[in-house]
Amino acid sequence: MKLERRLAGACLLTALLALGCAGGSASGGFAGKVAGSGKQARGPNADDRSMCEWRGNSDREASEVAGPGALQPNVRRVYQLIGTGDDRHKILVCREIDTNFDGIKDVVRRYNEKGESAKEEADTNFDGRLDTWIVFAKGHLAEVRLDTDFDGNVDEWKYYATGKLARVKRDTNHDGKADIWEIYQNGKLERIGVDADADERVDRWDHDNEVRRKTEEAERKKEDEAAAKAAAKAAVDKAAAEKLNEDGPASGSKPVTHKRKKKL
Ligand SMILES: [Ca+2]
Ligand SMILES: [Ca+2]
Ligand SMILES: [Ca+2]
Repeated sequence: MKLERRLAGACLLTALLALGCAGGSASGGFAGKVAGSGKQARGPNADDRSMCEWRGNSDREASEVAGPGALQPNVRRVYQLIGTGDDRHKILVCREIDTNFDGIKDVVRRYNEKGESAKEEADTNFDGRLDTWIVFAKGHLAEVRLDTDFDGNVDEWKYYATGKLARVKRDTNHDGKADIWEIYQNGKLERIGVDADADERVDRWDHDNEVRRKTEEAERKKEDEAAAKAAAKAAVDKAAAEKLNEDGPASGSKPVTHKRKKKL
């Protein structure tokens, strides 16, 4: 025991001296790239609770870099190796980050075969449990599910249309059922539905009057403009028709033709 503790101490000291600690059960291929910081109690070889699938996978490759503010590599990118010979290339399939530098990965994003973001999961309060789930569609934000009180149950659902917030469901009394619905227009809150008796049905719609007033005003303005345009066009058409009646048919082209013919 004592010897182990001494070894661990020596290891930490070595890490503090930025010489790295090569002892212990090294896993992964990154031990040599890591400069120990001493700030982190966890060594570079400690389990960082990777959420990307790559270990023991021969057609996957991982790389690690230190992101902004990080003393040790905290960003891992996992690539899928595709094709053979000259056609051999790799595509990013997963990226995970230790955002609070405690040595544990807390955000993971997965990509589809086109390289677009597909899904993201995160532990935003660093309690070791996921509390944020994001789904992308064609690279755009499509759905976000949140466990805002970190009890393990989702209590906020956000839905997006072409990247813009369209709908939100909230479970405000944390009984597992949504009781507030928010409807957005052009990313702005338009109305709120409230379920007062916990039967998951809206009992009351509260409109955001200011937003509604503006939306209606904009619609009215658009209609007025369209009507004004139509009226102006009708007036022009009418004037043209009247002129045609006054001058008689085909009068417009006569003078030019006449003059030319006379000159010749
Ligand atoms: Ca972390
Ligand atoms: Ca969490
Ligand atoms: Ca919750």
